[in-house]
Amino acid sequence: MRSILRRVTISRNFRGRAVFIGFPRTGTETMGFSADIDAVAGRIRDAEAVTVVSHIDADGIASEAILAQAIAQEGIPVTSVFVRQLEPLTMRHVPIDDTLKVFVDLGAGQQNLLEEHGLYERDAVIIDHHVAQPAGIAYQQVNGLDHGHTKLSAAGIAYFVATCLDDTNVRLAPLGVIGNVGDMMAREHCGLVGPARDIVSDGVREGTIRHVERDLNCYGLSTRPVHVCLSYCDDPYIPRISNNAQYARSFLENLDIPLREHAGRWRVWEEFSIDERRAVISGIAQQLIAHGQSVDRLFAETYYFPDEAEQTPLRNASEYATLLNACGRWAQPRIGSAVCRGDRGSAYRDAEQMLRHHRSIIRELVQFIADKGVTELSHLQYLHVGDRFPDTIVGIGAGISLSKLNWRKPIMILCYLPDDPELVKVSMRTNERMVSRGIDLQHALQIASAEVGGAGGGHAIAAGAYIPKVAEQEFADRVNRVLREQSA
Ligand SMILES: [Mn+2]
Repeated sequence: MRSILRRVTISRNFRGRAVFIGFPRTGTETMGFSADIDAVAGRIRDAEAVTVVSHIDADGIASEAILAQAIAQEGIPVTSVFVRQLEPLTMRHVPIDDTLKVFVDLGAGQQNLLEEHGLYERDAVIIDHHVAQPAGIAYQQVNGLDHGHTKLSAAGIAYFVATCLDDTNVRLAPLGVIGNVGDMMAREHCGLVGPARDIVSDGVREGTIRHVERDLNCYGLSTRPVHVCLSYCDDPYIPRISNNAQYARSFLENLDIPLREHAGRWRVWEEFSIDERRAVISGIAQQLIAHGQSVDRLFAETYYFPDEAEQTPLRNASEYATLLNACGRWAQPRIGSAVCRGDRGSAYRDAEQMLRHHRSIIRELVQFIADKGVTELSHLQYLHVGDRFPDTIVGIGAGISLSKLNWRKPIMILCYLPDDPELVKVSMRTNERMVSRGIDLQHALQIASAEVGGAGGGHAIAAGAYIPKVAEQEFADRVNRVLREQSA
């Protein structure tokens, strides 16, 4: 990636030559990743005004915040539009005007919609990391997948476009990392790899990121009491400690670690000393080994932001990403974006409030799935939750529920949409172990939903689809069939 940045910097000196603009994209054409970044940055630089069209999740919000700040800094007027996803209904939020539309974290899979919306090649560029469905018009785009970068989210690519526009945008490295972590790019390898790792290095060099290489692979390292943090850990599942805060607490007390600071507040993992951390990790490792389990997933890289206030969710990448997701799920992506741009006043207070609300509704959903129970097919487990929960959180609930169920069977949750009585939303989740054995939910949902006149997409490990309500009865069988074929 260093070489990409160097090439990008060099090509900035040849502003205006824009040799790659309008380059025809065909299946076999392999323009370099850096050339694609450069070309998109060139199009932005040449624009009179820009409309950023982004997705409402953490990656989308971080992407938008990166691009909007970088574009404004160039002196180019920029406005933003957030959409839940790009579909015929939401395209009407994309203005028909003279601005350059920069689609980010979406667009690659919906190029036909851009075309139907009347956008020509000169009107739009795409920055995305989802599987592309090319259309008649060859939109200028940069997509990590075209260059083998499967662990790089849209915010990562947006960051490279931003640093291509101006070197000083390395200050936005934390946002690039938050987007990647929010999109689970660090999960499989317990850390960011490839170009995403170069963003971490930029932040470390700038002093905006503190990178811990072998940290505890748990959520809540900056905000939760450590025993609570450990008890929530389910990847790896720690015998006796996972789901048992009481035991986790006595486990820590037996290690002679003070759990509260002098004023009585619970200490968080981030403030444990190196020796304390070492003692906890080796204690857990012994627990895992005693139960014949691997310690591989006990460790993960973490990314802390030393400039943020201690004991807040802004302090590390995964908690920050959850805060942004909460804003998006409750239809307030702009509040998340304001936080990304540095608002620590009213926008931050609103974001915290949404995070609390978000957690309580997800807890309710997970409890509901546990109470109702899933229907098991040979290669799939599923449940229809009707209209009880907002469709924007069922995927998260599915992911958490799967960790408590049979991990070999991907979970599928169906739900109704408040604004579309004809459609059913489908969310699926599996885990890395099943992906490594050939399970690909993106493919499964794309095939099965196309058969019933719906549409699906996403990633191998997490995917979603919209299907007509009339097809909901038989849909699980169709997905099960594709999963069976993938397992063969
Ligand atoms: Mn994304």
